[in-house]
Amino acid sequence: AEEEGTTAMWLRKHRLMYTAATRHPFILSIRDGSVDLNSFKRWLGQDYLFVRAFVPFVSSVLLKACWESDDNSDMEVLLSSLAALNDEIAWFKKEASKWGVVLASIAPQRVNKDYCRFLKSSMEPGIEYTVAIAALWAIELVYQQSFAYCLEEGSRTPPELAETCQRWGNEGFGQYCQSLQKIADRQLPRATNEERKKAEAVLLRVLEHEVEFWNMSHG
Ligand code: HMH
Repeated sequence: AEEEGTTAMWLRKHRLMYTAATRHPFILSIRDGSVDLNSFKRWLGQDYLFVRAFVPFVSSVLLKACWESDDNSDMEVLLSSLAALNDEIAWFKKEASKWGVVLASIAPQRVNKDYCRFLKSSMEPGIEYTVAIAALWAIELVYQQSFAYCLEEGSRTPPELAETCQRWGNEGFGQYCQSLQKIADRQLPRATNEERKKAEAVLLRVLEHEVEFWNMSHG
């Protein structure tokens, strides 16, 4: 059997927080079809702003990969991440107009600002590649796991939300998250104890921010 990686061990260790982030009442409401569409629209507008702030963060991880990684393929994984974000921004614009959400007039809520501030702090040159990749993996994983859950058999996700769930819940996005996890699991055993501690702390911070983000949307 394959040995358990550091990231899988962390997810086991922090199961409660992980479940709070990936099985949030907002996600459960999408899955059971009871979702309040105003909540969905609020999420859409706020997530658009988040994704715009996410682009420079992912770029910073790509830069770190180019300079600090000894595996060529990391660059390609991170480049595909940026390509997906390019697509995502176009999708948000299309989706917003479908729902009558005016993106230009949306102000970020406090929770969103806090999360974007965290992204900004994670972009600094002093943040090691290992720590940055752990953050990116965690951020993507929460969306992948949450939205894939809304597509599982027996879910009653409203058809007009299926495309949203597909965006992060599709197989390809799942593969991409696994590629990120592999990079993290390759880096972590070779990192210093201090770096590993920082990476684990970053995972927890991401899970907390994600729960808050769902709370903001749901509330
Ligand atoms: C808040 N977390 C949030 N928004 C996203 N779009 C993702 C994660 C995944 O890209």
